[in-house]
Amino acid sequence: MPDPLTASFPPAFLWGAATSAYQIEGAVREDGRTPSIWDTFSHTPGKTAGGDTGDLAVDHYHRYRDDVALMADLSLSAYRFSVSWPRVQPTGRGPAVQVGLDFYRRLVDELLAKGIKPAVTLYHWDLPQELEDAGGWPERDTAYRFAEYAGIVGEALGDRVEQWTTLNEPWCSAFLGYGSGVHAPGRTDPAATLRAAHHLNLAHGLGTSALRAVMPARNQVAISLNSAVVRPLSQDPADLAAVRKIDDLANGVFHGPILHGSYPPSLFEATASVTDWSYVQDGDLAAVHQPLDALGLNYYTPALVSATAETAAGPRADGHGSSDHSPWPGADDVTFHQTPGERTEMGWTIDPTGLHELIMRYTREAPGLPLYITENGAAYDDKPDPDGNVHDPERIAYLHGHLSAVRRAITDGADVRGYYLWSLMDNFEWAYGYGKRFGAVYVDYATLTRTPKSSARWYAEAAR
Ligand code: IFM
Repeated sequence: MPDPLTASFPPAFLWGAATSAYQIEGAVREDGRTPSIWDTFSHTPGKTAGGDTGDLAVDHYHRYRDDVALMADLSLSAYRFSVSWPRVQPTGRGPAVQVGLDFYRRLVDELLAKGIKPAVTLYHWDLPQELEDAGGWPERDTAYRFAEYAGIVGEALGDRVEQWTTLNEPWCSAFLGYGSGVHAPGRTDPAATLRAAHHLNLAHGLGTSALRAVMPARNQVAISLNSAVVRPLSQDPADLAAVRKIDDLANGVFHGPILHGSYPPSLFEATASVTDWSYVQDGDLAAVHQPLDALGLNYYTPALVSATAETAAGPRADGHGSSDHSPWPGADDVTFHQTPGERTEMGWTIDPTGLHELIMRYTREAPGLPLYITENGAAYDDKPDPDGNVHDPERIAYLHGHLSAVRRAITDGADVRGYYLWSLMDNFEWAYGYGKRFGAVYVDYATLTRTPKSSARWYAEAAR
């Protein structure tokens, strides 16, 4: 019998799953691909759990046909994947490597043949190492390089892919990559963090224009943001000011220019001791502020903050890994607290109300803009039982709770068009290596055998 919740979604709602190139493809030295910052970072001792790398990952590059067959078996109506920049443009500039693009052409053809809508993300964190050597995202030129790359991929796939995302979670690229250093390229420079954020914004704007110049007008261009739901520990004005600061650094720094054409003045004030923002040049904000066709929201857990009474001791409870360097420039006076409640294997509190809150916020802030949940999911310590089945009732409960929040938001007037579960299958969870399993499909890392978990079967039923 269909679940009454999932049966109540609009008929055209997309039931998808998401992955990203470095997390699943492997084949890092094949067909002309060169290292990205994640190859370099993961091969640097001490940067990832157990020294894990994406060298083989789950070998999707060679197994994509079987993976697409699995998606069809799970009745997915859409699949969100990312293109590996160094596979397509190994030095980050100049002409494309056709054999690299061919992989994505074949993948898209396979999806379309099975009636699964492809959704392409152009950048999910794998900057060609040569561009990092030239300065990386803190350098303005990287934004122009991204626009060139966007045009290349748009031209190659724009005739058969309608859903496009420029960047995935640029917050992580800037603040974890250049601030706390827990992500590639592992730099810890607060000023470079904010420069990187601006150039990612510029890359999004220039990339959007480059895509539109080469693609049919019917295609949708969006960006996927891991917008934070930031809550105060108390109603004390100092705690509310802490919320404002983190909201600016997590959300305003991207939504401001992308949705409204300006950075929040309070962001400039809060970061004045870190940077003077003089790299925001005349015309940049207009370039960033392109009309969007949709907005992608990635949600996992809310944040709980207060003003710091004294110097905070102990690890930061912001859920973004451990580093002696804060990813939050100009916010040393803010303390992160663990939100009460049950947690996933990542230590992230399960709170579907945060997803509802987020959707309603962007329904108000960007009226008329269709929304997609482009990532949502949970890591658990899944293990096969003696019969080889993987039962993950916690993940089913997680998905049910979050889909209920989406459903409630639709009832409250939000225009949510689809949901992409993170992730289709277990994969390389960045600095955590292969230890954290987010997949609806279990991957045996010794044999690379794929086994749908019970959550995958539940989700398939929902999708049907
Ligand atoms: O695995 C990541 C993904 O690459 C980006 N968003 C969060 C996921 C879980 O940490």
